[in-house]
Amino acid sequence: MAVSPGNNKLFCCDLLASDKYSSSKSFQENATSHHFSIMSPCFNNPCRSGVTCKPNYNDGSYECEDCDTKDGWHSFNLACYKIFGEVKMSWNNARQHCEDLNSILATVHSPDENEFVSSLPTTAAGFTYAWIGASDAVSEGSWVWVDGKSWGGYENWYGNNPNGVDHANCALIYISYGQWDDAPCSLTRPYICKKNA
Ligand SMILES: [Ca+2]
Ligand SMILES: [Ca+2]
Repeated sequence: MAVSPGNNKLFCCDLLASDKYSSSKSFQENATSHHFSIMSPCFNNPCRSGVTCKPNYNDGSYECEDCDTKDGWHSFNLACYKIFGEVKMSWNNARQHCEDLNSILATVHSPDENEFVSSLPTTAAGFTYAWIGASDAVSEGSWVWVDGKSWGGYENWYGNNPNGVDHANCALIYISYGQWDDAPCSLTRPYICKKNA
């Protein structure tokens, strides 16, 4: 909305939501007018061409809805996540399967992402945990993410985990609780893949 001094010392208000100004940038602020707007977080078309942007007016965030939802991928920020619970795999095989799908074993770098990942819907029976892309197999106690991002920005171990020393070099996330457990990498478990949106 544009506001400028009008006749009789009254303010004149002008809605910009018309073809008069195709974008609020077209409205030039000057000394006698002020420019106010309620901008959609999707205003600058932050998603790829042809991808629907879903605005969240509460916190100014947005989601690009370009994950293949029919195939079980779910969107969060700029990534897509899928939980695989039907065929369980060792951590290494799970990692490979994710890579075969042009994705990675899911990394988790914030409380929000952790909440999302641990809330992914699954229909698999008895589903309680899944592999994520963290391991200390190369050097005991030195946990690394498969995406190469540095460790330590965020972690969410359950209780006194990691507690399995060199018998447990791969990380599971507990579904719904969201906390992590180090476990033997050879165990066959559900897993979560992540790829760029
Ligand atoms: Ca270990
Ligand atoms: Ca453990």
